[in-house]
Amino acid sequence: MQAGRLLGKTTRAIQRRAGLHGAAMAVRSSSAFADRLKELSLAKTAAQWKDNHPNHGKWKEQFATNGYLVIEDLLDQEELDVYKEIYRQLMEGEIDSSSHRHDLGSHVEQKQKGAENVCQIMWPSVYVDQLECGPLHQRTGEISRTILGDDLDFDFDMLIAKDPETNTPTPWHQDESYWPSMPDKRAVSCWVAMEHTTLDNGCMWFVPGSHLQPLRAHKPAAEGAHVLQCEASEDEGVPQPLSPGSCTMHHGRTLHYSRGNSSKTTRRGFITNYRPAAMVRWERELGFDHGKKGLDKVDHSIAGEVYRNAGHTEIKHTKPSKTA
Ligand SMILES: O=C(O)CCC(=O)C(=O)O
Ligand SMILES: [Fe+2]
Repeated sequence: MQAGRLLGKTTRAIQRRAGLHGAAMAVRSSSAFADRLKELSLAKTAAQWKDNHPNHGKWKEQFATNGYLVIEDLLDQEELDVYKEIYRQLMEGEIDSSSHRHDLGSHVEQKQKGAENVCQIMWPSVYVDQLECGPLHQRTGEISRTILGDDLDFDFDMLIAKDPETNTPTPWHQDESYWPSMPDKRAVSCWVAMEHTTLDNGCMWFVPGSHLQPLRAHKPAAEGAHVLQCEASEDEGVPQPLSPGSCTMHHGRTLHYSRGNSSKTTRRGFITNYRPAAMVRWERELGFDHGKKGLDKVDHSIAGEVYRNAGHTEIKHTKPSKTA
C-alpha cells in the first residue's frame, strides 16, 4: 500500500467528517501527517540511518573539498511517498500556504498559464505539524552536523518546484548573497528530489570548490525582483541528476543553478537549511527569519546587502492555479 495515497485518503476523510474547509482545513489536514512522520522517525532514528549508509565516512571530506555532496537514498519509497503527498497538498492548495508562496521566476514573462515559472513555498514546516520531526529533516540535520559541526541547527525549509514546460532557469547564485552577512559562514542546504531530476527538467548544477572562493557580486535578475544572480556559466559547473529520495547538500557559498524544466513532468525539490545555532539566534535577533511571518513581512533592508544596494524589492504572493 502506498503510504502517500493512504494519507491523502485519510486526510480527506477527516476533512469531510469534520466539515472543514478553507484555513481551518489547512491546519487540520496537516495533523494527519504528524503521527505518520513520528512513526517513520521512530522506526529508524537518523543516527541509525547514518550508520547504515555505506558512504558516511567520506561525507565530511567530500563536502570540504567540493562544497557539495550527493547522498543517495536519503528516503526510501515509503518515506518519500509521505513527502510527495505533503508536497502535492501544498502545491494544489489543499494546505493553503499562499502567504508563503511566490514565483521565484517572476523576473521573466509567465511561461505557462496558471503555473508559476518557478514556484517557491517558504516554510512548509509552518503548515505541517511535526514536519521537523520526520526523517527528511532529522536525517539532513544529522548529515549537516557530520559535515560542518555538532553545533549546526535547523534554520528554515522551503519547496522549489518547476512545473512541466515552464522553461525558466534558476539563475547562478550563492545562497549567502540572500542573507545578512554572518560572522560564521558555515551553512548548508539540502535539496531532496521528489522525482528523477535530469538536465531537461532542471537538475541542480554546482561549481566544485567555489565555496572556497570569495562571494561573487550579485544583483536582482530584473529590477525589483527577489531572485538574485551573479556571473557564472555551465562551463564552470557540473550537473548533478538525482534519483527520487536522493539529495544534494551544498554550502552557503557554493555557486549553483538549474536549467528550466523543458520536460513534460514536474521537478520538485524539498529543501532544508542548517547553520550554527548561534547564527540562527543572531539572525532572529536581527529580525531575519527567511520569511517565516509571511513573505509580505520580509524586510529586505536586513537581508543580503545586495538588496540594500538595489533599492526596491517586492515579493508578490501567488496561489495554486485551481484557486487563483
Ligand atoms: O531548485 C532550484 O532550482 C534552486 C534551488 C536553490 O537555489 C537552493 O536550494 O539553494
Ligand atoms: Fe540557492
